[in-house]
Amino acid sequence: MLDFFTIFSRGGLVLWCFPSTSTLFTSSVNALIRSVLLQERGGGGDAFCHESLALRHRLDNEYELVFVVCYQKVLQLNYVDKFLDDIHREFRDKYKNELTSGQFAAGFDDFQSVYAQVLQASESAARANAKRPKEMRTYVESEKSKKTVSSMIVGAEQPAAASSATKSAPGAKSAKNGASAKAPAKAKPAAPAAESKKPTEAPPAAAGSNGQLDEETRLRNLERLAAKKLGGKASKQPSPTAVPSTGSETGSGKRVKQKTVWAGSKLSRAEMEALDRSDDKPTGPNGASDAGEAAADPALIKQKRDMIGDLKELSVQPVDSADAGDDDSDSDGAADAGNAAPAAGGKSGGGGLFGMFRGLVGSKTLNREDLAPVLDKMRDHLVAKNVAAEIAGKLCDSVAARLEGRTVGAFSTVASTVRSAMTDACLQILSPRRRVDILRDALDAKARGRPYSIVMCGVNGVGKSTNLAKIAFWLIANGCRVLIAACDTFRSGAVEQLRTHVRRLAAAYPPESDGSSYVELYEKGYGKDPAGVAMEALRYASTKRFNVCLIDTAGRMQDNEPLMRALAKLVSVNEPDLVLFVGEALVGNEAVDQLVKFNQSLADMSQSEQPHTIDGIVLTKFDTVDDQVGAAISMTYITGQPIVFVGTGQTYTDLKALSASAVVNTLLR
Ligand SMILES: Nc1nc2c(ncn2[C@@H]2O[C@H](COP(=O)(O)OP(=O)(O)OP(=O)(O)O)[C@@H](O)[C@H]2O)c(=O)[nH]1
Ligand SMILES: [Mg+2]
Repeated sequence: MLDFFTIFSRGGLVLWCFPSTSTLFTSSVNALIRSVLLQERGGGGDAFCHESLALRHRLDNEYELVFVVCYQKVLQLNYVDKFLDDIHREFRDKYKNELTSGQFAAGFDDFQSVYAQVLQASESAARANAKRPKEMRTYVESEKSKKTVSSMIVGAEQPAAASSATKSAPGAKSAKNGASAKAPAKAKPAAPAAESKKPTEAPPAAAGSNGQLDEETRLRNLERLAAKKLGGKASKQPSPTAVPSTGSETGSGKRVKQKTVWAGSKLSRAEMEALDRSDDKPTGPNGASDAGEAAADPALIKQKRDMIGDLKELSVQPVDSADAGDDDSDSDGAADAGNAAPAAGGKSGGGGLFGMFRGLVGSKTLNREDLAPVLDKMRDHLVAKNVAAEIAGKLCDSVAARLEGRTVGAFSTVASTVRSAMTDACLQILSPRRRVDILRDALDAKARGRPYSIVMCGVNGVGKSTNLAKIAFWLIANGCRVLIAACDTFRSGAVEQLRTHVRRLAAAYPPESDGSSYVELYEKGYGKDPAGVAMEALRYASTKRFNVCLIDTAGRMQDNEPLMRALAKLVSVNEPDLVLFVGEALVGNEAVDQLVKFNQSLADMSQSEQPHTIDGIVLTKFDTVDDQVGAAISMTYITGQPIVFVGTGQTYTDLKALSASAVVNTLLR
């Protein structure tokens, strides 16, 4: 019933396979290597499906071997796991000497008879099993018991989600945050959005010690009140470079209740200005009313120079002294990743994640029991760092599968070995399978005279429009002419928000002498079909020889079927070069649901035969998560796609490239 079986080394050398001449399965085995073994998805024990085949594998960590079977996925073969265990054992026993001395050239041709025997035994046992009347499952074996366990894991995170709500920045979707109760209780810096809203107006004079105001103060306060009534709230000055956000504080610093504005209702001019979040308004309280104001902004002019060339990588956060003692072996990040850290005698007394597992284990072969306590702690640690619970579990399973049976050196601890393997695994996940080089592709498109198109999608308020403007700023700094397509025809204020960005960008990059502008907005107002607007924008970009067309879309919840269908239509009709999913670094367990459903909708609701799913990720609000960087791992794990941009604030220069080693260092600290 098995179609194919092979044994190969991690280095890629095929030791044995059956049938020996078949090349039919090469592409499926390659897919398994690419999508499972190289992406740390090998721990769950589930079959990997490729085309009509199912593939299962076993790792031999001592000799660095992989055992793979392929069979038709329509078949329910319940003996495959046992067969893999048996054949693995037989192969190791039979060729122990060759494997130990690395003599692979001798050949393993005589394995054929053992293979046939083991397979026959497994098949007969399965047949006998099938004939036996079914026993009732125990509670522990039932799906229900599994559900309870997993829901316990999720439940364990809830207190932290609640506690994080109290300390997270304004605008943060803390309730969705999946951090566990063990999250380090570090004070988070307030988001720049909050800081930029601080009023500069002096507070009312304080009352005297007896609570009574003196006459002079009373008169001054009355004057101020009268001035306010006349509309004199002039002194509110936002930061000159911040991309503005909506605020609800008055000039006197008091919060006032704001009128609810329902989506779709008509907006007054004042409300539109209040919604105008994309301009830093250097001179006026309500932002640049004309392009000249932004042009006068010296900070923006300086920022232009900073953005030339490839984006800078995220910088590594300095290690706290409290944490450093726990982890100094890893301070070199990726460079150290492959080496198990020596268990330094001098590192005694450190608490922290691995403190309790620092006993030397000597030269021994690791088994599940050795690994279980360390991996449990590792799982909690990852969840505390905001990795989705499900992904943290799978990563730990994968590391367990990698380490089981491996011999650790006399000076290694289980903890350092696990940490080293986890570092490798996370680096591997964050290292893109394929490189998305937008600047190169955009310049390439420029040379070919066609616009390079990017669609930004994601749930509401994650930073699609703001980061789209940052990307435009970066591309223009590198000589591209950018058309921004306002395809969020749904949310009130979305078009005006982009209009303000374009006005600022145009002021920073004035048109050429021949009148060709570096940036323009293509807008058709509200209520129009976004797919149609995008199509017209692309046509306009072609005619007007823009090099890049950035398509903004409305925020939508992943379960909103009509809106997801509209997004799938926009993508399939316009065939953009890149579909970027924008997600907040604040997101915890929700990341899995968002990405899976966006990808699923793009695939299922597409009108095209070869649906275009998510090509890359923009991870926003990274500046607000301190060291809880787990969303980066969750998002890349689910999609297998790279994080193309990281948003680190609200100015145009707050756009960075991901540094895998910086993220992994912070994650495992
Ligand atoms: N701190 C911080 N704030 C950000 C970042 N990116 C965006 N924001 C803020 O997030 C808020 C929402 O940003 P938008 O760009 O309007 O989000 P959106 O996804 O377009 O929202 P919708 O169109 O309503 O779905 C704004 O206040 C932005 O300034 C970032 O990287 N860091
Ligand atoms: Mg938007």
